[in-house]
Amino acid sequence: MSTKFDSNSETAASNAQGSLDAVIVGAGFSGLFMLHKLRGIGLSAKIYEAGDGIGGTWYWNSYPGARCDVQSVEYSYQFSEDLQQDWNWSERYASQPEILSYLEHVTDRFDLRRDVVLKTRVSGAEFDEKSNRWKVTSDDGRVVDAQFLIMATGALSTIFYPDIPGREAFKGQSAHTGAWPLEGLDFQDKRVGVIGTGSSGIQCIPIIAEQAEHLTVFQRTPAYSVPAGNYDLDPGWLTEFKNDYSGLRERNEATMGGFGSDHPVNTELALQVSEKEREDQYQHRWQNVGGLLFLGAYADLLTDPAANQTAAEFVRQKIRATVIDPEVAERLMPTTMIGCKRLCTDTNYYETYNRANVSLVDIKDSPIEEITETGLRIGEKSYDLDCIVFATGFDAMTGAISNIDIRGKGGTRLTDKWADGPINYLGVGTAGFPNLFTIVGPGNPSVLTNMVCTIEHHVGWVAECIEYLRSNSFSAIEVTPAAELDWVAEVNAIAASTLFPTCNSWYLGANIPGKPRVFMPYLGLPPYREKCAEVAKEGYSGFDLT
Ligand code: NA7
Repeated sequence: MSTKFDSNSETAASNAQGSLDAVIVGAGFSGLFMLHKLRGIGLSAKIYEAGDGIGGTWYWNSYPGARCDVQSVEYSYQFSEDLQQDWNWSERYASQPEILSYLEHVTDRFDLRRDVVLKTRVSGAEFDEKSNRWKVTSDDGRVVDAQFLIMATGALSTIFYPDIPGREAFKGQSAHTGAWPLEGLDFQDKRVGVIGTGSSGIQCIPIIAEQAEHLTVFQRTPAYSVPAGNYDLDPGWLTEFKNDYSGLRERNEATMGGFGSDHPVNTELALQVSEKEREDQYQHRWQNVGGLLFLGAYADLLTDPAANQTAAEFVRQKIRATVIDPEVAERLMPTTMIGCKRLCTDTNYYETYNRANVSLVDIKDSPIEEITETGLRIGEKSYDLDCIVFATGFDAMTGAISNIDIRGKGGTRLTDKWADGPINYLGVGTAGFPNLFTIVGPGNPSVLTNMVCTIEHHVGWVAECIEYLRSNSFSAIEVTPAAELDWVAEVNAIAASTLFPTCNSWYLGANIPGKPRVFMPYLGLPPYREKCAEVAKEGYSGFDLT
């Protein structure tokens, strides 16, 4: 991970107030590509980024074991054939440091750095109805004026700390997985506690266990995890694979999630085959395919509860077979619908509980009451710890946008408009907030897809829209209230026909106390892309152009 502050980037001090065509917030996959596209159509644009390095999610989540759950050859840009031919991924699933080096490479290769302003957190934005421009302010008090404001703020960028009293009192080392310190944490011979067993916890637990004197995992809800099946990529295989890179991209476009066409979703229904066939299929997916693609075993796993539970039971059997202590295995047993929360993918997660230096504390019925100077307390019992890792997730999809004081027409605050849940058309815009674009915002397929491929599509669509506005002399574009209400209804109707609403996932905002329970992603990339194409073809139907 980059620890240095790059001298080619503008610093907060050197960047004067000014006027731009577009301000982009965030220097992750979305923001970097947006900058490239806007430059390509002749706009002046800058990225404002809170971190002191580029990379977004992949900058902040540098905890041990952080790794993507979509294959590296798929989780990468496809806009440049030269880029995808030149870059060589070393593993089937890329680690965080490798993804960050890739983004550094892209930033330099396309000369993006000179328009990235690091260490600058955008704190507010106000729309001026007379000029149809945004006045954007950062927390160091600078103001920049721009026609377009583009939120490339990511779906998982606002970390969530549970409201447990005493966190500041702890005298040892502690960190959130989503804001990992650049210098890391030293677990060697330490007593470590990890709170949370979602994807981040499941990725870091096996690695911390290898270093710590003792690791205690505090688990509220057990998650389903499937072996990732990660391995080093053979350079010979990679060379051959690249002969048809665009073929893979095309085949992926036809899939619901924009990835995994090499192991397509089985079109059969789980309960229409024999138990033996089912077991063989699940075993094949578990052993030979791995990771998220396990859920492609049958077409109805995310729509039929009975079908779902055949896959869930298969995973529970694997946990029983792996974890030696039956009581620990029982505590690790998830009971919800598999896939309802994002499926976790791991390397040696369940095996880790067979180590003598690892213990599992179930806190479902007796929550952590207090963080103390020396550890934490549950009821009468105190746990002495040297390090605490908070793997407690994110205020997903809306958190980063809501943290900025965005005021649209008539001074309306976006947070007020979204008080009962995000209202957004195509995941890209919201009525009352002209010239504001959210890249892969709520209402976009985003987190249920291969993010990079969805980002590329979305950024491309926004760039084309801006080009259209410019070439037809429009100064503003704004979603109509009718279009956004229809879209929100469609997002919800599709989700309601699946098992996604049946558990407390971050897709629904249910992991954040008090957050409205609304399913945010649009399910299905191909229909989404079709809809976007249709909207553009119709001269941006569902939008008012001024
Ligand atoms: P997740 O998946 O939201 O997991 C957060 C974990 O933290 C989860 O196990 C939570 O339990 C747990 N949690 C949250 N609050 C508490 C409290 N108060 N006490 C104990 N445990 C708590 O976040 P991740 O960072 O792991 O993964 C997010 C996404 O990043 C992931 O889906 C991938 O797409 C990449 P709960 O389940 O709420 O009971």
